[in-house]
Amino acid sequence: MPGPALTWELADGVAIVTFDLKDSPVNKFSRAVKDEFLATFTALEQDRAVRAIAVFSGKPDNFIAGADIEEFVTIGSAAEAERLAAEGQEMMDRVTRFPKPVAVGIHGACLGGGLEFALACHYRVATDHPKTQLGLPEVQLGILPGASGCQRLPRLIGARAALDIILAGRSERAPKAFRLGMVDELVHPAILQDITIAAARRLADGWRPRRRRPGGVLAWLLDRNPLGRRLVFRAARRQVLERTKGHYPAPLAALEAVEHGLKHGMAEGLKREARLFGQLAVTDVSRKLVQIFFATTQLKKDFGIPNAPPPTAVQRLAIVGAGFMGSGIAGTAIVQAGVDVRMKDADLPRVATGLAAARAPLDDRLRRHRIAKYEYARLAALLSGGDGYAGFGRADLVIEAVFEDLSVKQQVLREVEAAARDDAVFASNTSTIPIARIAEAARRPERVIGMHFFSPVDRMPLLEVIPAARTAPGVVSTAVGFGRRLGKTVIVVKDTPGFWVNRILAPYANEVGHLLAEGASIEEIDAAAVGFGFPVGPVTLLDEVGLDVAEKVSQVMGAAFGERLQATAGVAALVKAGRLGRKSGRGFYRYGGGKKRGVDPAVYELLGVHPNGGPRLAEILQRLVDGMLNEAARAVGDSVVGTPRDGDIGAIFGFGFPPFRGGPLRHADDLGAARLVAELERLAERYGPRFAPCEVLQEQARRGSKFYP
Ligand code: 3H9
Repeated sequence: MPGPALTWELADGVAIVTFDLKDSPVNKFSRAVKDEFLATFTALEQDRAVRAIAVFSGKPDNFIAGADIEEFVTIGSAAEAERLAAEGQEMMDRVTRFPKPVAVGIHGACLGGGLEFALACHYRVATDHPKTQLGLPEVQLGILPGASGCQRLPRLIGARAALDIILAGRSERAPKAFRLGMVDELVHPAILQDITIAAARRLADGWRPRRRRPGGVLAWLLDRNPLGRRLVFRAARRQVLERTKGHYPAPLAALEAVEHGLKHGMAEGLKREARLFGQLAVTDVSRKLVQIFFATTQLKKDFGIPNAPPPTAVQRLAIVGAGFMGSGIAGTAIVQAGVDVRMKDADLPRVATGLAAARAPLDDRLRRHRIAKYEYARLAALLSGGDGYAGFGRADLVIEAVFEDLSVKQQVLREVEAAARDDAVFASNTSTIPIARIAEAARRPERVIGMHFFSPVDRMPLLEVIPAARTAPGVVSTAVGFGRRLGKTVIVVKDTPGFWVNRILAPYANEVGHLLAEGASIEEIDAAAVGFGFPVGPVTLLDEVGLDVAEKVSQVMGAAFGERLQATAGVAALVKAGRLGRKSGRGFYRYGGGKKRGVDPAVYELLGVHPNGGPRLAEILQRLVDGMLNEAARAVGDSVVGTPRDGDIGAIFGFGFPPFRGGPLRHADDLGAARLVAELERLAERYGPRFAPCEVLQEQARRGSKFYP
């Protein structure tokens, strides 16, 4: 009798097994599915007519997404999680030791436990389709590949290549996976079934595939002898510590599982792997990372407004402003969405520069053999531009990315409305100016919306979509849908100055000026934030954003929110002195050859301050973080984000709020409102009313409530 996941049929001695988990968009291994696998394999073993097995997924574009994450988050103890891993390992072992050959045909995502299963099979065929990705993303969930992945992958492709994948939680596209030796054959999707079945049959006839072991002198030196391997592990450990700063235990544990297995053999390796999996699965870090996974998955389906109508599919995009942001959006649009892009700027040289910049990510892909030449030519041909609005009449969506100035943006809006179709959407890529103000100039305000991209557009994963009061619901869906096609995680936020990300960054960035004035050094301020887990400190962040941009933002925020979010004069003084941050080679730090070159002591003079000890590191950190948490709580009270989930994802993907802390609102919950309010009251007494705890936190402290009940 067929179970909920597996069916099979016999074709000329080969059992064709299809994994298609009912009522689920992806295949995943739960305990029930694992039991069904074991029962099916027992039946296949006993059936004399079956000479070989070929396994496929019944899902259109997904192979197996790994272990069921929902199941393992319910686990209460490390011992129970260890048992789960050991059972997973036993299932994989059963497949490897199966007396009849097992071939697997992979199309779509083959991740985590899914790849561990494929590695346990005797022969792997994968499609060369872009959707086919093979990887072990476990460390991104704060765990490690616990169903023998830490043992099988290094044995198949060598320790170095395996560590690259396991420690970063990376996925490889099929062609790269083939080059690395993770799969035996690469085929077009149309012939996946035939080739896999034929391989199973050949294996049953006694054929044995000849696998190249990772070759070359380097492989011999580093992968196959213990001394070389020790070097590999030492270097990997150093890199992991540099990257994680000790905040994430999973990559180090995975390293230990791999190393232990290579030193003491498969059986010992498996034991260690299961034990470490058990320990990791119940850590707070893992819980937080899993919450982020589910939050981003939910956001893929959420259009941010109730009863959202379906989005219009954007086929033609037009962009006004061929500068850094405009060309960044254009480049991302052709690479990710394959849409036709028309750019406009004031004169042709600027347009030409913008077009070249937009092509840069494509050039990069060609150089790295990520796309074929014909694909490059096809995508590059999607880009065009001019100094007028020719071609804008065909656009479904027009994005404005001009200078951050209300009257300039309104002028562009008027011109676009004259040139574009009545049903085209006009989106402003503003970082602070309320969309309703821009839309005051519109003839069709219901078609106007904000799309706040972050710089550099191709690398920053967040998009804020900002409907104004009069924006039509369909326009919101279209902007959100298009943002997703660009590969962005999209949050819909309220039309208030600074929206979400810049609003909660404002007190954090402003505090830099206060701290410097009190004698803190630039390095100390940054070090405090990095120690907390931010990718860079607030001073470096200002340099990266651009001090001129930061100055504009802070003016808008100061005007809108008054003293609480008023910047000190520091940034303006630096801008006046021609220091615009990284892009101009000088900001708070000096830059040369694409690298940060250390603090420029001249900055202290320009600001009229002297680093002389200043506040203690812990005090600096509390001021930076508590100010941000307070503003985040206040913005939630103002309904700037629809849910705490959106706020946390926005902070994590927008500026790298430490993922292992779950976002500012989860972090506030962890601290507890009562404690946070007490800390803020102390800071307010000492440093001024900007720290006064907001009503939302006070209310939570009174009631003992939280953002996430
Ligand atoms: C692991 O394998 C541990 C083992 O080493 C050891 C064990 C002992 N579990 O993202 P989508 C759901 S750890 C549960 O929108 P897409 C997802 O929540 C696992 N649920 O689709 C969503 O549910 P809903 C390592 C899962 O096409 C629905 O499927 N694996 C899982 O854009 C659709 O998802 C990973 O970390 C899962 N494993 O992307 C892979 N996977 O519809 C995680 C998905 O109710 N998954 N769901 O909201 C992914 O990266 C993407 O989902 C994938 C598909 C690329 C597969």
